[in-house]
Amino acid sequence: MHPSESQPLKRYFQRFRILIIGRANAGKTTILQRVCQTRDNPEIYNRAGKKIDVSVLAASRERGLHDIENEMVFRTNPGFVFHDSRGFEAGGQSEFDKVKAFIASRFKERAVKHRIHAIWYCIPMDEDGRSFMEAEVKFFSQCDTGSIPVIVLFTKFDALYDDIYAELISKGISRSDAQALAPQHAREAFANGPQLTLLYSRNGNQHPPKCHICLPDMDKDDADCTPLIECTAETLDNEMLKQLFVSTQRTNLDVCIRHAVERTLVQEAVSAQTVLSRIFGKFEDSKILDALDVWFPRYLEVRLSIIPAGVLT
Ligand SMILES: Nc1nc2c(ncn2[C@@H]2O[C@H](COP(=O)(O)OP(=O)(O)OP(=O)(O)O)[C@@H](O)[C@H]2O)c(=O)[nH]1
Ligand SMILES: [Mg+2]
Repeated sequence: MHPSESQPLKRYFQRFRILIIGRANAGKTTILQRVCQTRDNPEIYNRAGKKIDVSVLAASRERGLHDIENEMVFRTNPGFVFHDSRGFEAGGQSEFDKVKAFIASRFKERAVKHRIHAIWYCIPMDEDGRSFMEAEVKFFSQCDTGSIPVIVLFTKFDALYDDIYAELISKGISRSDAQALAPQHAREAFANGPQLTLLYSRNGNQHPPKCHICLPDMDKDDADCTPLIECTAETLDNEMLKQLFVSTQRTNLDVCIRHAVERTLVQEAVSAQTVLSRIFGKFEDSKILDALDVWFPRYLEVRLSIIPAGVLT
């Protein structure tokens, strides 16, 4: 199918729906705020689309936020709809069953817009979360998510830096060097560590995730969630969902450009000359223009603020 033919379908999907799972305090809300470039709290809607007044929820606020059926939407990017699940602590069979049933029911939805398009499974790396807990093992061995890609987010990855830093100091490395080297050493040690082996092991782990990423310092103002955006885009094998995701996210224009070039220009065998003409606004093949545009942010004000003048006019 020609990429531009997916335009009406993209409009039909409208919003990209993500289920985020992770135990209490795992850093879920922080990540969603980063992705939507805000510090504000999300608005909550019930399944029928009715806005829930969080102040009225007061006593049951926690339940409102973590009721998996409720939709969380940030004003700064209404193109994303999130479902938040605190997951299930060890032994929490009914919570696990609830998550499993939710995933199964959304998988069966006839309308694509009601389906879950991706799952972000958070595993925090701070004190009590360094090893896989029973809940994670249970999820990856028993929860069949069908074609919905699961991406594991090792959140609070910076929590591993202190031990590595101490190790480097004990080897006689200076404090400043140890501080600079700790993040890279932590990534290397983690890449060869037992958690990843267990995560992708097929031995008893029937439904391993599609990929994983390590996310440090997401609570900082300059937090970069690009790896999460790239990894999620890569795991989507449905072309239209990929377009929807890439054009909904607003944190990284490079991802839009790369996909536009790789998926559209390369597929269409468009020459470098054409790309240049496009950039300088002299390109008039509307078929290719439409095909390119599906990868870029859909909202005019975002286009104006992040896309250089002339690129998409
Ligand atoms: N060090 C560090 N702290 C983080 C990071 N991400 C989030 N935090 C902190 O962790 C705490 C919990 O973050 P939240 O985003 O509220 O976690 P949550 O999973 O939404 O928690 P619940 O909604 O209670 O289940 C907050 O104090 C954050 O500032 C990170 O990458 N590194
Ligand atoms: Mg939260």
